[in-house]
Amino acid sequence: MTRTIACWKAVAGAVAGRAEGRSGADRLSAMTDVADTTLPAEPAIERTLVLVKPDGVRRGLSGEVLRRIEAKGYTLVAVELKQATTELLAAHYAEHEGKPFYQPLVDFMLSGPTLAVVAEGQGVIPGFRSLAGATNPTEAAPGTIRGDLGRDWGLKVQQNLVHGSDSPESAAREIGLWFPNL
Ligand code: IDP
Ligand code: MG
Repeated sequence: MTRTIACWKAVAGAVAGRAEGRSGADRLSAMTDVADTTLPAEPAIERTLVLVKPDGVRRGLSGEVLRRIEAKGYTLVAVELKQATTELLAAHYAEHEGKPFYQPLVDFMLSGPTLAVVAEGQGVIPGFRSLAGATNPTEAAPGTIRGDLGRDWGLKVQQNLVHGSDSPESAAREIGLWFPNL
């Protein structure tokens, strides 16, 4: 569509040049100038992995999280309630192994079902992180999922309702772990 518009602009520019009495070479150059204008790259459609963690599922907030994803305009590609395993969580949270909250995090993630979601759209990876809010629900801004619906419960791990992939590489890896058939 954008390319078609640029092409018509070029033709219009050349026709205007003829009306103004410009030479053929000038008119050709006018066409080339416009046609060579770099077209804006179309942002790629990306996918992210969202998890409604066991606290969110237990509190009946799965629908509210899905509602916010859809209200923002993203598309749901896959939604499945799953019981995580130790192996899956070890792979998913490999970057946090050795940190003081690692084992409490794994135990928490094993404490009940998780709603695994793949959402799609331009900018959905940072877009969902923005919807989720800061990791610590006490600090997360009002208006975000963690800011509106989460709080400090005095536990070793922050029960902050949702997970969202933090980069295209993480998204590809995490979607492969939670939805190997996608
Ligand atoms: P993120 O979920 O916002 O990406 P990460 O740093 O990747 O945050 O941490 C993974 C999860 O581990 C968090 O969502 C939270 O549940 C828990 N967590 C992270 N940092 C802490 C901490 O300092 N204390 C307790 N729990 C934490
Ligand atoms: Mg993270």
